[in-house]
Amino acid sequence: MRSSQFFLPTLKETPAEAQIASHRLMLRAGMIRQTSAGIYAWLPLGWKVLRKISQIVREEQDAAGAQELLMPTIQSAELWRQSGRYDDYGKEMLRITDRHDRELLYGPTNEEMITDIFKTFVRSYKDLPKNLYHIQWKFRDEIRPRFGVMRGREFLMKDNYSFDLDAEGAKLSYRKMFLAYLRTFARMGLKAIPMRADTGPIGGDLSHEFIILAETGESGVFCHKDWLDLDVLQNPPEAGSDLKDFFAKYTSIYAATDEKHDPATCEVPEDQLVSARGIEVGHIFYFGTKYSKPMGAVVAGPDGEPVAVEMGSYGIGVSRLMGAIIESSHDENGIIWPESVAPFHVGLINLKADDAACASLCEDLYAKLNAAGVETLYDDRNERPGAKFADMDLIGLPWQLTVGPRGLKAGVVELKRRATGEKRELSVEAALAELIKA
Ligand code: 5CA
Repeated sequence: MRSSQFFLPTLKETPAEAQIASHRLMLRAGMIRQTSAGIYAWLPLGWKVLRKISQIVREEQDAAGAQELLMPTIQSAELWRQSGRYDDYGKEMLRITDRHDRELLYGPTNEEMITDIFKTFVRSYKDLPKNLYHIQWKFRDEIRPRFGVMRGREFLMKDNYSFDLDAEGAKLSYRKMFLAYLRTFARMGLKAIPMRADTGPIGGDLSHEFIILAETGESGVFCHKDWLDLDVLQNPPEAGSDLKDFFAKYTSIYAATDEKHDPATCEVPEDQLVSARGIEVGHIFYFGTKYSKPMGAVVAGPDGEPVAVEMGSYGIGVSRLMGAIIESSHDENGIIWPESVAPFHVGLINLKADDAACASLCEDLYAKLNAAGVETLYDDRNERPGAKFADMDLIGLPWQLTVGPRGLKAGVVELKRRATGEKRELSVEAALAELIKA
């Protein structure tokens, strides 16, 4: 992509309405635009990152055996009356009436709809287990939408739903998602800590919130400092295992939100207890037959007797994750994207766009990077070098490759790593080799 053509409305000034770094930086980097309170348009740069985050979520869901589908945003009130949640959900639910006076709603979550779909098609225990997910917009009429995409009214969620014949099977489904969540967040450079949680309007008695530590988090959290060194990607559980040992290990290390933390009973010595703030990026629930019973999601069991299926649901705040990643990875100059979700891998900066030799080398580099599949944003604009550097630091691509007339004479270009600020002068070939391998 060429900056001269890219729709990237960056701002120099810090917007007054933004209270936390991620909100400020997403506005300044031209990633989002608020269109109503808590509702955002995703501009090309923001949308690109949102797609990358979604893709990691998708890959880990697929690897864990879940299957993707897509349900609509608008649901019928009738379905929610069957589970008894239509009245319980209260003012957070956006209720809509169509031209025929039928009551509809903009879905805040999908337990009812998926249970209805499931029961229409699945009749036998032989078709179990099943785990179905989608990545879809949700609406919750939050009383105080704030912090940008962190607490929006319209937001993107990955939600999935597991169906098993018995509690044993349902708990295995739960453990598989527990692992998939740890892997998903780790791949985005986040340390997410699962904490025992209340189940709120979703229901059930087994639930974990996945929380990343960040000063601007909305919840107070406590955990054993051993959490900080755990690396699930380096120490995966044995392939094909029932994950019982893995789950036992990860749930034995102390971690609790302030609602669940009781200093009187907490056994972690004070010097090993981390007290921090956190952002909830995911939440998983096992709620048994809470929806299957009232909605009649019943299969014929092995002995022919009807059995209400055991269910769980699992949510990831896909759009909130973007804020969470920025909260945990930025500096005073801007965002520092982890490679896995960066909108482009390289920012190619031409310091003198009207210099024929600089432009020709940049064109050549741009073509070679693209040909090698390295996503590149080429700043070919006729702007001051200072403005170009500031924009590149702001949007936080992992690498900056700078071409200027002085270096060109000496046969070198400059390669900067955004995360460390480290700069090196390299030959054109060496710089290309580095970027193509990285
Ligand atoms: N049905 C269950 C799981 S599928 C459910 O809805 N769980 S939830 O309420 O905990 O939401 C799942 C995730 O969505 C949360 O962990 C959070 O990361 C994200 N989320 C919830 N509310 C908002 C919001 N207002 N803005 C942005 N993200 C949100």
